[in-house]
Amino acid sequence: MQRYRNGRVVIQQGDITRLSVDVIVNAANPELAGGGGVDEAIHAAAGPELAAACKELKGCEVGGAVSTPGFDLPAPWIVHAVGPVWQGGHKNEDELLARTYESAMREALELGATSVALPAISTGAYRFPKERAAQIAISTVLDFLEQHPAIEQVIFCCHGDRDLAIYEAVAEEYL
Ligand code: AR6
Repeated sequence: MQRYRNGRVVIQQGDITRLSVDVIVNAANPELAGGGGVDEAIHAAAGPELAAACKELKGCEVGGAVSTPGFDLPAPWIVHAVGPVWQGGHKNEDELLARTYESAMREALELGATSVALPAISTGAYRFPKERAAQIAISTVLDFLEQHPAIEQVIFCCHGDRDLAIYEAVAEEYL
């Protein structure tokens, strides 16, 4: 685990579903229909009420974020954020990914969260290049934190060794 900015930003490896924070962010699809990756892990850990709650939300646009309770998770809230599918880099993917993180943080703030855990949105099934995505994630969240002191801690939760090494390298540049 690495801590930056007096512990306000943390980079750690692990399973996001285990974290006791106010909000965990999910890497969802526009239908909020569930799927693989972190979405599958969150649905499995939150229990079946989550799928029912997602169904009532009627989807979410790319770059946006919506919330549900955490149900059986330690976290009371889940913010479902929809990142862009990587299509080679000329379809506004960078801006859409930045907007996704911004929307997720804004939704967390509106829920009254002081602590938020984020996965590496779009870097799995959606194939966004991992280092480029980490730069966007860290810089966007940092900007948000500078404007919103109410958020006391953000955890970038990296699932694998490779993601952790990438985030730590990018953090050295930005943090
Ligand atoms: N905790 C933290 N991170 C995780 C976990 C976990 N338990 N499991 C996987 N990751 P992905 P996307 C990381 O594919 O690219 C789904 O089917 C994983 O290592 O989950 O935004 C949705 O339903 C990777 O770094 O999300 C959508 O249809 C990161 O989470 C679509 O995939 C994101 O990978 C979204 O694709």
